[in-house]
Amino acid sequence: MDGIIDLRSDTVTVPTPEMRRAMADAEVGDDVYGEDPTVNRLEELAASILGKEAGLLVVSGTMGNQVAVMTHCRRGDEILVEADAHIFYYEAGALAVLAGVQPRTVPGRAGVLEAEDVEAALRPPNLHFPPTSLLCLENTHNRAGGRVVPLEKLEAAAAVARRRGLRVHLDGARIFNAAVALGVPARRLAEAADSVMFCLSKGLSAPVGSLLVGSRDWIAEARRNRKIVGGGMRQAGVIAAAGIVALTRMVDRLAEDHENARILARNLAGIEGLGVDLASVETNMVMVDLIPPAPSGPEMVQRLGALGVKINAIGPRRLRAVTHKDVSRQDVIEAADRFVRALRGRC
Ligand code: TLP
Repeated sequence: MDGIIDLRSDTVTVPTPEMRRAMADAEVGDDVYGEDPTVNRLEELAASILGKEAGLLVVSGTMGNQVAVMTHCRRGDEILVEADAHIFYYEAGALAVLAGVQPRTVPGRAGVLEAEDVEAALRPPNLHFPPTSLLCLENTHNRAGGRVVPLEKLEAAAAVARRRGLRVHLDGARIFNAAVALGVPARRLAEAADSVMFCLSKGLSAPVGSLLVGSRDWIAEARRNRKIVGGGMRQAGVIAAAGIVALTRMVDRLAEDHENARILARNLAGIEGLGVDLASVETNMVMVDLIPPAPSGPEMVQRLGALGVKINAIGPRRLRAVTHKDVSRQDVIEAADRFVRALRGRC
């Protein structure tokens, strides 16, 4: 078998040599006492890049999202989420288990929540209804295929929520992919939200870590909730050091991943049995539909695996391919060739 091409996620990226050096040399202290200078530096950097007052390093995107909900809401509150949002779909029921909130799902179009749909989902205060306290948005939208939520759509949905007294949380796990695709600074996308979570460990290639950013008081509260879920870390500077490299060195190169995704999409679109909507490829994800008599998603995952292409099925007949630092242009061209072989059943 030729080299492995891993298209399962940008989470599989390994740290760069520069990150490893920064980690080895990091100045550290006990972060629960607020004494890790490298963590403090990362949190300040994150806040300033996103245009917020303060930041908080958390273990994962899931922890960041859930701590955000715990901090914004009281148990028993209702929150509005897009029907395919990660925070609802992929976080192992944490909204119920940890935050104790009731999600009300609102279907979006290509991951975009329309302001009028948010408005329509909001009910007047009534003894029978849970109080609705939070709107969660996601940019880029994962299950929609890395789609970018345009600035004006984010702002319009957030404005409706705010008018009705809700706060707004943005799951910006891949906010820098959205920013690079739109050609705007990430802080513009963060403006509409009270809090933002973004990940260091996806396209930015750090080994561990996500950030929550928001107002100083809100972050102080979130810090307490992070402790509740066991996320108080000690000499976390070894992680934060890689995060600083991620934020300062790895953002601009995301454009390369987007270009590789477009090349992959174009090559796959030309193969009989595969359906790819080229216009929907806006960042580093390609959704591939398997048109009968092509095999099912799980069968294709197996066949491609045998040919050295790792990929995830996100539905019975849908695959998700993600480009990232550790797949080259040559790799995506090669991957498309292996799709042809997998469809023919030649493993
Ligand atoms: N997404 C992962 C899987 O969980 C599906 C992936 O491979 O894409 N928000 C969004 C939009 C995400 O895509 C993810 C991870 C998270 C939050 C959670 O981040 P982690 O995995 O660090 O908990």
